[in-house]
Amino acid sequence: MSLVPPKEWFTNDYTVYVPKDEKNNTFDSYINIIIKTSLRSGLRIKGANDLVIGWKIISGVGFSRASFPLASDGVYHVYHKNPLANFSAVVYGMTPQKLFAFPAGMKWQQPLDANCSRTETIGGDKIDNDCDGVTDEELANGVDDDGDGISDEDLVTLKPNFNVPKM
Ligand SMILES: [Ca+2]
Ligand SMILES: [Ca+2]
Ligand SMILES: [Ca+2]
Repeated sequence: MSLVPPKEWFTNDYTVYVPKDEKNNTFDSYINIIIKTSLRSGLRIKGANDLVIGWKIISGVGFSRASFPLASDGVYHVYHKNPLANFSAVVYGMTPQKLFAFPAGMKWQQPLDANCSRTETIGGDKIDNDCDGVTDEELANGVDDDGDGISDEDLVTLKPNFNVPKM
């Protein structure tokens, strides 16, 4: 059994540690991903090579599911190249005697605060700057990513600070 976080707590970036058991046996480990079918191609798993991509469509909901083998113990970085493309990731593993399963991580969302007041956004500040109940939901791209009519109002990452040399 494993808890599965609600989709509001999905994130686009998980760091996964695959353990050995106390007798130094490697678990036969996998990460189970559920992601919008349209976002599948942007998924990346650092630390795992030659992955068999066997996506299965979850019918009627626009999502796909796949289990990726994590071949040995160690650290894997599972992320989407679009910082707004959140997905579910659950790790599970087994030896002949043992089984484990746990969420690879989650992004905590503060409950919608009736007393919220708008604040200046600083990328990735984990504050709901525009009081819409979602935290850090915009890319610094001049585009209204969440479709609320305002651009760059609650940024997921810092605005780049470039010094362009004068020609
Ligand atoms: Ca914010
Ligand atoms: Ca917000
Ligand atoms: Ca917006």
